Amino acid sequence: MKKKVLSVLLALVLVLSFSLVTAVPVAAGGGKNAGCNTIKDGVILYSEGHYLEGEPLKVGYDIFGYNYQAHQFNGSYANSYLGKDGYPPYEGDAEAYLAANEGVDSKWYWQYRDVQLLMKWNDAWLSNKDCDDDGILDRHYGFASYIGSGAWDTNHQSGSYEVEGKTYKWTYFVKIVAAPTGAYKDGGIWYTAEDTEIGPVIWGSYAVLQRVYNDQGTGEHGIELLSPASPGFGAYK
Ligand SMILES: [Ca+2]
Repeated sequence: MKKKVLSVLLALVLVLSFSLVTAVPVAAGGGKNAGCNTIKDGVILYSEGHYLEGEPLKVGYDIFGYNYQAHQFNGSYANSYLGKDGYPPYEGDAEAYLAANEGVDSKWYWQYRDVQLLMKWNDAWLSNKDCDDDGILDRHYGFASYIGSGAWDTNHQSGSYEVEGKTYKWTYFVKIVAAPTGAYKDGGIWYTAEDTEIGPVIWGSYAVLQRVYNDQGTGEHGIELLSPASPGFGAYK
């Protein structure tokens, strides 16, 4: 039950993480990234409505746990959303946070504030540069869509819960990749052009390659889904 809820939540985190930032184009410099705006340039800004609205993205982790330069997020599950919704980062004291941010407990992700999330993605998924000059970090750069771009994402989630005074730990891991060129969908599953099953469809263009769930309380342990085509990202580029 818990893992299914988290699977759904994962989808939302990933989709929303794309719309967190906007950029102000500047004149391109020379060198390796000529024509590209980079985070280091200090011209890619947090979007309107974000807690950090108007501030430039910086190299390294921000106060919520996003590190756009390194293609990762590490922190409270709630913090992957709070900034976008105009809230400050949650730092572990729920009572104090609620007192200072009335109404935040009506947000669906508030109940997952103590779930730890480590999310990683590659440059095709969400680049740390703006090379196509549209003012935002690039996605599937060089490709018309995510299909065939090799875009991938992983999530490690972990947490604990109590039952009758006893604490149980759980971990959840999932790998997701954009479907390769020539792949097709049938019955909620992506297949390669050669009819080999890749994995379940998620958000239209993506397939789930692997899921691992461990739960001390339920005894669930190990791989619960593994792509027949390949669990490796390299097979899909
Ligand atoms: Ca761009």
